Amino acid sequence: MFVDEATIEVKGGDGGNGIVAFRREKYMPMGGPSGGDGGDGGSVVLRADGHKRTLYDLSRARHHKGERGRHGEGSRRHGREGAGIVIPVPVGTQVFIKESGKLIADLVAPGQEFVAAKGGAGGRGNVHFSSSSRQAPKFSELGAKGEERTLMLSLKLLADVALIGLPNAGKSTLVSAISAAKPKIADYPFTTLVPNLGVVKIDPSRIFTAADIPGLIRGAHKGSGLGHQFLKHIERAPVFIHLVDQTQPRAYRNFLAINRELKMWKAEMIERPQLVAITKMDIVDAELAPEVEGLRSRFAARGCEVFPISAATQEGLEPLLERAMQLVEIERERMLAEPQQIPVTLTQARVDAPLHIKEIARYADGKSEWDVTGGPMERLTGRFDMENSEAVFYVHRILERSGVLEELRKAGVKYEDLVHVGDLTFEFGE
Ligand SMILES: Nc1nc2c(ncn2[C@@H]2O[C@H](COP(=O)(O)OP(=O)(O)OP(=O)(O)O)[C@@H](O)[C@H]2O)c(=O)[nH]1
Ligand SMILES: [Mg+2]
Repeated sequence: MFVDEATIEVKGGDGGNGIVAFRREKYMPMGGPSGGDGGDGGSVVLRADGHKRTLYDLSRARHHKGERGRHGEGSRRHGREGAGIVIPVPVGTQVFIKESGKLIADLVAPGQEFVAAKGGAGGRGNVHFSSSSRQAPKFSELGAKGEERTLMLSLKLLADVALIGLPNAGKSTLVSAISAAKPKIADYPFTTLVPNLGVVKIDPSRIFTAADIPGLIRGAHKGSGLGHQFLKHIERAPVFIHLVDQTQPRAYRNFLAINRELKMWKAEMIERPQLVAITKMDIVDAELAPEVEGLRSRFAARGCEVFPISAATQEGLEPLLERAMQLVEIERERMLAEPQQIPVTLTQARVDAPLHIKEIARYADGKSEWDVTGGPMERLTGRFDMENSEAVFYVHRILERSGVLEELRKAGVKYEDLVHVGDLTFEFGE
């Protein structure tokens, strides 16, 4: 089954907590701090895999979670890192944020990886919080939450050459004659329901991939036939081979109609080099011969390169494949010469969102309530136990030093106002 879209939920493992511990020494009630760090949570990674052809597995398995990091232990022992998971996806998979539809990764090369959900960092143990004035810190940092999001994956096949033409033109027969692909072939239209990708080897160093898609008909760009569902798969193919069945009536008009469909789907698709293959030449008899000649000259007049072929007898395949290979090579050269388009990937650095302070209520006694988002606040308050007065004091100091408290004062936050940060509410004090 061919599935070219899937929605998945990914969550990086949470980081393990740093812990509070002290060295035990003879005759000493409490030695120095020795609480170890928590391990990082495992990430969820998507990897482009050349052997995968569809997103079928993923359309059935929605949830993917990295393992959580273990908590730290005494004697400065670090907690173990959570195991990450790697999800293989077909080459050509694009990754979108489900909610916004924003493209965040485009996996175009085998082996390319994308961190879909980063695991949370482990928290620091209390050994990190000792200072000259705080020799026995009784707090530690909690692990960060793993990243969590809903992604929409969409597969766009990547082929060097796209085989296009009316249903029954002979596309699948051609791809099976020139590659190891074994698509279904039958003498009725719309036999091919899903795209097939074949690898064509001219010689060991000259190889291209060819995509056989379902036949196109008039209105394909609007969804007639099966066409438009699959036009996106050939959107990125730099070279087209247009198969024309000379045994059928109106071959030339249909050729023009299919080109109009391409143009309406994406105007630039019509600019690509397009070779015309007149198919099923083995069944041309004396009666049809003048028709074929007529067809050839009309294509020639349009400036098309024409190749009469028979997939059945292999006649004419060599010059067609050679020319397609040349055009693919020209395209590859051009791509190399162009400043490389860097595949979209997301920087995983966690940048704090801008600090946002908003008054949400004002009371008769002059006191207010505030909602604060962004800045280092959310990050810090989520990482420490706010029931622990020493931890609160530590966080307070950092907020003071980083100027956040000053920003709050400037925004109008007053003594004894209530301030909400994430799940936490506190009274603004001195
Ligand atoms: N004699 C002869 N018949 C051919 C040749 N190529 C294809 N055919 C026949 O034409 C019919 C259609 O071939 P397909 O390869 O399935 O056509 P298609 O373009 O893939 O069709 P759709 O998948 O429906 O779009 C089949 O009966 C093939 O055997 C050829 O070179 N010679
Ligand atoms: Mg077919």
